[in-house]
Amino acid sequence: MTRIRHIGMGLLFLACLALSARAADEGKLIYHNGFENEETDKVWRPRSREIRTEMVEKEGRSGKCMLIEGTVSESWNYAQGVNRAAVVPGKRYRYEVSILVEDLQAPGPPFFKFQLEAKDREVPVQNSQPRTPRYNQLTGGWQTLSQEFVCPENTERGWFALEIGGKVEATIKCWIDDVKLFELPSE
Ligand SMILES: [Ca+2]
Repeated sequence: MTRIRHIGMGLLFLACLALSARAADEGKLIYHNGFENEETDKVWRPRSREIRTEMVEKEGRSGKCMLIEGTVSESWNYAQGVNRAAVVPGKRYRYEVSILVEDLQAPGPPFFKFQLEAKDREVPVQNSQPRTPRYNQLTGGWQTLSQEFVCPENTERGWFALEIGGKVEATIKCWIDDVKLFELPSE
């Protein structure tokens, strides 16, 4: 009986170690929008008059998320975050956003970008648009899309956007949640 308990405690200890290692890998959460507060989190704006964004409740999420629905005819993105997240050149980051796509008429599935903004606008920023992979329509359901990047020189902040993949007409109905930016340990 005691031996079994010891094995159990040992396994629990290993599980805790694994969890803490994972938390360390994920880095430090420095920005999070979970779309819970109408006053502070409704900070995504549509990129056309035929697109609407609304904070709603949705099965499978805790609390609210953001509905993005409608048609874009002349933009690179469906909607974009208004809040900027501060970043520091040379540091490593990873961002992620959860998304569920229900309807889509577009050249390809959507993805996210983090648009880095120059401190000195006269000087171009290299690799200024780290992008996530596209949503997988075959799998469907809620998916967390993420991308790692090293912050380039001459950068001080960035904003998130839900991308079409071209400047074309596209129609979507989707929900997004938990926009997160992590600062990763330097390699
Ligand atoms: Ca939420």
